Amino acid sequence: MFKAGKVAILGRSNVGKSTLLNVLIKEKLCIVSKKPGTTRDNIQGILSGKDFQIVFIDTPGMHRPKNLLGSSMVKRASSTILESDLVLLLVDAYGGITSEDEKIFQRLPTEKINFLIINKIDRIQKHRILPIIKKAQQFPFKEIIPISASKKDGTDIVFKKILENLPEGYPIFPEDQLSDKNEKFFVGEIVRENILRLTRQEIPHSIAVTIEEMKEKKDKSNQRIYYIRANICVERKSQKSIVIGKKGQMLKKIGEHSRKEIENFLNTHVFLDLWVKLCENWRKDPYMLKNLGY
Ligand SMILES: Nc1nc2c(ncn2[C@@H]2O[C@H](COP(=O)(O)OP(=O)(O)OP(=O)(O)O)[C@@H](O)[C@H]2O)c(=O)[nH]1
Ligand SMILES: [Mg+2]
Repeated sequence: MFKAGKVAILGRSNVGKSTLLNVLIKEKLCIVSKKPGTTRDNIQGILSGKDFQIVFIDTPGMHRPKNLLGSSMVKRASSTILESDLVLLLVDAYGGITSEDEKIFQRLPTEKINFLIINKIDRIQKHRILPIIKKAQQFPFKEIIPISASKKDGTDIVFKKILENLPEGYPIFPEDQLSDKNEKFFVGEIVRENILRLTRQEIPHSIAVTIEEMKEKKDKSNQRIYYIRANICVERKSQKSIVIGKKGQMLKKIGEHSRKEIENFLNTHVFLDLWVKLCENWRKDPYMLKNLGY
């Protein structure tokens, strides 16, 4: 019997949804950062086995929308529940179940199979887990599983329980496909992750990365090389100077780190050409958002 289905990963921002997806599919697919609001788009990560295929859907953190980008993210997260067979709802063990979490719990469709995943248990003492479980038992969760995604503790149980509850079905994607997104998307995400990691200032929400050109070329010594030109869109002049840095040092660093990761990802040499552009109000501009794929 072949099992196949979609598993949505939902929860507030920063609870570790993307980290868990990467652990479950055993690949670093989705970008992760300390800053909330890292994931902006639904990203499917595909795990195929001999007799199963699980399509995990990483979603942007659920929060109250502040602008157009925010509200389109929330809408998408809610519609993701409808297309999935199973829902993993994540909470952060450190903060426990907050009133905002409870609001999300109340919106869960009871006809779906819902698991509550209590993540980051490495951050709290063991005796503090039980009260969280007790509180969660008031809601219709089929399983309540405490884990630490970053320490890969309890994640095998999550996988086992998902497989047990997966419906019978046919594979949705070819066996060797890893994601529904293309290489171009992940190249942009790698650059964005490095900007989030390397710049200390609070600018993450103002940044978008678009890949303007990506093609294979031969270099002087006839070696194959990927030429990639990317635009980093910022909203304000001050942010432009943060990303570029003193004498261009920051942009250089972002470029070097990103290039190495992209080379690993694409398995070829890469020439990365980064440009910082001022795109005022891109988050409020429906045309721009569409262009960026949000
Ligand atoms: N201590 C600890 N930190 C974790 C764990 N899982 C994730 N993190 C950290 O939590 C932060 C947020 O992780 P993400 O995976 O980006 O969280 P997310 O839910 O995808 O966040 P958004 O995309 O912003 O909604 C990162 O700094 C992770 O390294 C865990 O089990 N323990
Ligand atoms: Mg994320």
